[in-house]
Amino acid sequence: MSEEEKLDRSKDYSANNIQVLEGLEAVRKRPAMYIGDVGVKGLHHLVYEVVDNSIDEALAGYCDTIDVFINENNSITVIDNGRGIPVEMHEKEQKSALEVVMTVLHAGGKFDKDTYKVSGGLHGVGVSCVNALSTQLIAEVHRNGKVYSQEYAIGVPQHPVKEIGTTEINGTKVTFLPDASIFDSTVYSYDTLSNRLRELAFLNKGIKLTITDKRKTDEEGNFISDEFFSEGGLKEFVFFLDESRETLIEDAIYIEGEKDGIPVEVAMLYNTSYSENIHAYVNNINTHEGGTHLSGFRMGLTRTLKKYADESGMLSKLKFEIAGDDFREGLTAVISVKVQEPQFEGQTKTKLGNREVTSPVSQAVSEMLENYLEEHPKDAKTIVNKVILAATARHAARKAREMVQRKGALTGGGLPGKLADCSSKDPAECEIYLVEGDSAGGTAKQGRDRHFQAIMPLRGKILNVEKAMQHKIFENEEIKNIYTALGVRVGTDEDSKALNMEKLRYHKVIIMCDADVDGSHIVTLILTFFFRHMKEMIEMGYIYIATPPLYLVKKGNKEVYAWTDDDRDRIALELKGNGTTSPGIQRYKGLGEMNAEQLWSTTMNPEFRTLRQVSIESAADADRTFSMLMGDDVPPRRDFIEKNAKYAKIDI
Ligand code: 0RA
Repeated sequence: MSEEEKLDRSKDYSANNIQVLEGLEAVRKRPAMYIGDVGVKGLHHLVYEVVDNSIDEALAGYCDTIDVFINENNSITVIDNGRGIPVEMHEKEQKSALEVVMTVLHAGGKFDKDTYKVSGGLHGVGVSCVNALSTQLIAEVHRNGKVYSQEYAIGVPQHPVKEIGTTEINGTKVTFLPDASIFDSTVYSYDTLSNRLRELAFLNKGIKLTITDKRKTDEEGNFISDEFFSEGGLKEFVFFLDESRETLIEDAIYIEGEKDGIPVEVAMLYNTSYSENIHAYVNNINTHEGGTHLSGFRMGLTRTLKKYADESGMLSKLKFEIAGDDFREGLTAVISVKVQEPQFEGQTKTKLGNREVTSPVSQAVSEMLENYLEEHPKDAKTIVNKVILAATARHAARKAREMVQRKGALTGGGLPGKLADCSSKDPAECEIYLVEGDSAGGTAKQGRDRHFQAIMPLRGKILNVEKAMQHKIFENEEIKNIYTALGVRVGTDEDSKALNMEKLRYHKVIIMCDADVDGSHIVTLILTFFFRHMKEMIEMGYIYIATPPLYLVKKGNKEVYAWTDDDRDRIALELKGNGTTSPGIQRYKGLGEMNAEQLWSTTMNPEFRTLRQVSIESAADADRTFSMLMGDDVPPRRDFIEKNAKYAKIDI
């Protein structure tokens, strides 16, 4: 190499390093752009990003076990038994491949073109982002009989890759500590991580995923841990989702294979419920907004079932057309495709845009369903009967729905009589409280700021929509009132029940119930309704739960509210001070025990209240949770409500 060339190289090298630093700096400046947000979601996203790399290694056929640890200090360790990230010199970058992967944005796997890379988090940003957002990251590679290691601080290597020992295994181990100056909270949730690992196990059969929480031990002194492994893949997933539902057919309808170079896996079950639960994944990402793979699934399903029903002669007495929806009532399905270069569109970038995916999925579904129907005539008949029933009910439901909407229109947007509306007409500043019971509703009306706060009392328990048929739902007084008060409509398009929110009157819908078991049951009923019929409202972040205090601690003329038992004890001690008399403690069981002023200052005044925004962390989990909570199986429901009742905490 000539001197000139060497100089060029060294220039390149420093130029590269500057680029690396600029890249990492960009991530630290605008972390949300790379990982979505710096809240709890973003924090957990870091783990998914690292695990995804190991999943890719497993999908390439080189790894079958991935272990995740939450360490005592809330750092995370991910270990896999793959080939180990290469440590050899990367020619272009003039440093080890490991360092490139760990420090260069979007570098992951560039040097291994043959690998079938399909996983990769929603943002697909690569492990270098995790590195940039961690105060410390240690990568350890077992490869070629040697152990290599490199440590980084906020993404910057602290030393070149070094050999630290010998080994008989292959694999990669990454430990990172999220930067507390970037994230709102750096405390990991075991449940959130284990739910995602369970989902990954179902989506990628044959891979063993484990999680261990080293922050605490159980009674026997063991760390909390779980192991997820699925041999049956999506077939097991649909049974898991429908655990609390009554299955209509003998076995899951299942297909797995490749069509036109696109791996397609689909499993479906029919149950006795009236809801449709389809979860569609692309490269292990839940595509909430659907897309071309979902269209393919629907097309294949409708075409094949319709053909079968027509030929069976069972439709001869039906006086109206069967709609797409009718084929999906009581259907639980999971669709998983792997796409090389996915195009994600839509509001939350969870809608698949690749047109080439529709036809392979539709064909795969048609073929598997045709075979299934032929081989299971009894189940086929059950399904067709279910479809006919759905069509009949839909016919009745549409009439009921039209009545609701026409009524609204006739009375000039006539609002429900029970609604005490606010004076502002700007939806962005308006909020509506859905209040349990007329009496608490009355107090809330007195206490509110009528400029922007509307109150609507709900009488007794609202309808359990999980069990009711469509037309019953639209005939229900309370539910009709919610639709009219909010100003939203159900789409009139036959094939889409998408909510029309153009005329939505409030951007905050606040559910306010007693802080007891009954109250939390009512919260759950209302949430179930929103989840099944106005999911868009949850997705937009418009649904909240109010948190009334649990205690009032009183001494002399001093009164302090407490929301938790710890708060209560701390405040009682403070108020007691050096005195001898202990403060009085009043337990609030219901909203009704507060007067208007107290309700305003503790629960409704935006300056002091705490609202819990409802979000859907995982649609599959939420679906299972609601069907469990609202289904026939009472014991698990009681457990769940009792566990969560105290602070009326329901994470969905
Ligand atoms: C590219 C090439 C090779 C391994 C990997 C990527 C790899 C990356 C990660 C990330 C986490 N765990 C991983 N395991 C492997 C190896 C290529 C070769 O050995 O020839």
